[in-house]
Amino acid sequence: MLKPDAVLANNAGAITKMIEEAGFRIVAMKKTNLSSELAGKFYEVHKERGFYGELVTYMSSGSIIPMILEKENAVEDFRKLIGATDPKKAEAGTIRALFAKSIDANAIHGSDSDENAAIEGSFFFSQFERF
Ligand code: FUP
Repeated sequence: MLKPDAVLANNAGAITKMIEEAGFRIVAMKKTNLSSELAGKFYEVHKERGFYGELVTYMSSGSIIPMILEKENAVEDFRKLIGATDPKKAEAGTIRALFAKSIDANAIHGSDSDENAAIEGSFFFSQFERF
């Protein structure tokens, strides 16, 4: 998912190009917005964390671009491509090192397991089962 900072800065094309060049196939993609209720639901696992309120406010502050991506070893390879959560710690050349502004406005989200990828895919795309 491309986050509001990346979309607002017109970096969606550049980031998507990196994703494709890294061998990922875009199976589904759209531009949309999250209400704070939906953003809260998406990040429910972080409900008890101190940054949850700000995260929800941030994620509902502008447009996002969720995608379903396909590749062998996709979860691990994608997390390598996007880099560490905190862009200051992200390896040079990763998407977050290149495009993220801060630990919360960090340009992009990647699922952390195949199971969560399926859950998050269905969260955004009702036809997920068809892909
Ligand atoms: P990641 O899997 O790299 O997206 O990171 P996490 O699931 O740990 O965190 C999800 C989001 O919470 C991050 F993208 C940004 C936000 N976050 C903060 O704002 N502050 C923190 O200290 C950690 C995470």
